[in-house]
Amino acid sequence: MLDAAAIAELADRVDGAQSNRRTIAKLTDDYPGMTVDDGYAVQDECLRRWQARGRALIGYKAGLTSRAKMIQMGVDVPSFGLLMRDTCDAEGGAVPTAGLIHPRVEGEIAYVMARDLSGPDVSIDQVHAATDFIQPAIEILDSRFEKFRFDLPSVVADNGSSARFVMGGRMRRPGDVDPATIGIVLEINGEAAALACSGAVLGHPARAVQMLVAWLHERGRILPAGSVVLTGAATEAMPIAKGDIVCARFQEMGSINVRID
Ligand code: OOG
Repeated sequence: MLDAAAIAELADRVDGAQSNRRTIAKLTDDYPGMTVDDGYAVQDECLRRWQARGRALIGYKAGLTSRAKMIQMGVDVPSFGLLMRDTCDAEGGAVPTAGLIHPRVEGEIAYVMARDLSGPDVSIDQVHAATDFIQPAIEILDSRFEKFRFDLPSVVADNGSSARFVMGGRMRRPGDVDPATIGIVLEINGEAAALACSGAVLGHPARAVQMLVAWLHERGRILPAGSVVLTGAATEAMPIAKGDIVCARFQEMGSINVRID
């Protein structure tokens, strides 16, 4: 494990790159012994700093949960990251990307929790019993690493490339729709850019919530009621630029429309 001084130095790099639209080399170039746990220690240190600046944690994002994403990014284990309230944009509006380096968009299913959830091994039924509703979401990613080239410790430290997210469409209860068989079409400027089925995420997007709860449990934490969980992209992430119109259509769950600003 890296010592506290190294973790603080890496948090300076990541936080500085995120705030100043700067690319950095992957962290393992300078710290070849860096582990995934070190990556989470950097993420924790960033969270401590963000909360000290008044930013609020409203949930978590799972990433790299589908084969398409694992292949695209060359990683074979999911990652977990933090969702901050000030990175959420409204459906039907503009998503600000002037502060981003090379944004990409992806579509995914969000879970919103009605009750606290904790433990090493919750079942999908327990996840659904604790869920208030599921809802379409899009995530705008922005890796702070050059050309989106990273390894797992580095991307974890960079908060899973989190940049912005939007929730919209129709809220559904998991019992009223099968969360594992939702067709998703991601359109950019009216052209279908990516297609997927929600079950591409670990066979069922609730598995991402299960894994998140187990990961939180290992760290002595719980998933609190009210949390938003982004379960990870079913499709590859597509590059976007200012002026693009993004429409993500979710079978039986409506659509999300935004303009990239
Ligand atoms: C890492 C984050 C991936 C997802 O939904 O798979 C992610 C990246 O690809 O930059 O959020």
